[in-house]
Amino acid sequence: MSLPLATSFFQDTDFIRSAYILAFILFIVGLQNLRTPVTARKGNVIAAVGMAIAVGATLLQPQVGNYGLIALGVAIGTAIGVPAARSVKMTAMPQMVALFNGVGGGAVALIAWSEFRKYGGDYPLDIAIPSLFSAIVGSVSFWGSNIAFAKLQEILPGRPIQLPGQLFINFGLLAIAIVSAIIIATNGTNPQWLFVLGILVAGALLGNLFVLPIGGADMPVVISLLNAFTGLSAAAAGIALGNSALIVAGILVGSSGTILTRLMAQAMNRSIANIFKGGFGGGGTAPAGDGEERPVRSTSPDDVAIQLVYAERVVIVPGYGMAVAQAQHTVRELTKLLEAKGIEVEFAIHPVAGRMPGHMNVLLAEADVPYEQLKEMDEINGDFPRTDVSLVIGANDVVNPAARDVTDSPIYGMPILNVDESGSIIVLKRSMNTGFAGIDNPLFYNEKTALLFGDAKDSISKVVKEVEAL
Ligand code: TAP
Repeated sequence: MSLPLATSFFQDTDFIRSAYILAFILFIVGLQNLRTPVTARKGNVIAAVGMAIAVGATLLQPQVGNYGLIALGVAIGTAIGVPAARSVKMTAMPQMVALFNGVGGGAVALIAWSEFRKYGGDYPLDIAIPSLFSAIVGSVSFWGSNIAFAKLQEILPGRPIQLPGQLFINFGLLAIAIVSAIIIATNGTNPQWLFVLGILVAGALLGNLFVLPIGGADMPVVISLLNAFTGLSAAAAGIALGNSALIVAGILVGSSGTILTRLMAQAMNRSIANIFKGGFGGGGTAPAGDGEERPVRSTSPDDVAIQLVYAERVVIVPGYGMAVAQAQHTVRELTKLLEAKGIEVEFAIHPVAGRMPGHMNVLLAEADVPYEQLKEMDEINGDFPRTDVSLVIGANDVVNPAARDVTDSPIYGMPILNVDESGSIIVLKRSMNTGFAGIDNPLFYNEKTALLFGDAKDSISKVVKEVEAL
């Protein structure tokens, strides 16, 4: 095959369409594999191959433009993205996702701006509508994600930041963006300032003001919703550009983000509207309560070891603190020792334990804890009354009985792991500080509860030594 012939074959519309269809299949198979930690790694690789094919097919199209600039963009993105993704700690993953998601939204908004400039602000309605939609939503997503990142990275305070008349201002900004979009779509040639101020800047302010009032504890839900926004804006950009790969990838991101947002809200028993009204969940470092000192019972590694060794059944409840301490490998060591002594050990996984969906599953899978040993909340809650010892490792809100019993608690109604129904409870934490919701936990004052203070990894290592000696 001569070179021009080969070039025209690869640039043929049918070839490009076939490559796109292959990419879509790989996206869907990749997503399917992301359902469980066992196949998640494979799923990521499959979806990444799909994306490489989609990008390759797009670059083959003759109207693509300046390859030099594209190569420069790819080089800069790779130089920043690869080391950042490789070095990020598991605990910093939510803010990393926020940042990457924001970049997607920002890119979509910039594409929309470039479309506006291409047509001189006078474009056909079927391009103007999706393009303007993607500009508004992309801009909201970019700025909202940056605020979410800054809150999780503690550059901004995690507590809700609210302006007087916040809701009114937000609706005002949305109205400005919509009216500007209508003017641009229906008028002839439009000035550039209208697009910049009415669409991009209004969207940017809305993104900032929409996320600032939301507390740190709700941030993963916000990130998931912003992820859905980015997906929708990318799909709309795909419609404007006539690029089916962008449409399909955008819809997949948009729909999975929406489903995840709903699932997380359900797991916290809060409506999405309630989360976005804001004002819930603080930074979570200050001790909380009514100021009244209540006694707690503290324990020691040797006492914990004795209790565990004499138990028939132990349930381990991991939470955010296990991730912070990176205690998963030591915990695995402990479970092996206990199992060797004939003790039944299971892990109770709360759907929002940690700071992102599947946080605990990922950490425990990394430590080679068999997947069958991880029990979901609904599956294990009925088994706590027949559990001798519940070992709570750096979990707080997800075992807080106030969610069940205290009607005026901010987390009232959130489903919890009923560890207080087990024979005895051992809680590993460093201090009497609160969890992410920033509220006190009556479990710590329960007469069946003993607290082992210290870094979780450190404490578990000491318990392991004591168990070995018994
Ligand atoms: P938290 O309630 O945040 O409690 C974490 C506990 O770990 C704290 O009590 C802390 O106490 C302790 N801790 C921190 N570092 C530690 C260390 N190195 N060693 C030992 N203990 C340590 O965590 P959780 O129970 O996992 O609940 C998750 C929270 O995040 C919930 O409020 C949930 O709604 C929210 N959230 C999660 C998600 C997802 S998807 N996971 C989404 C939205 C919201 P000390 O400081 O005293 O050590």
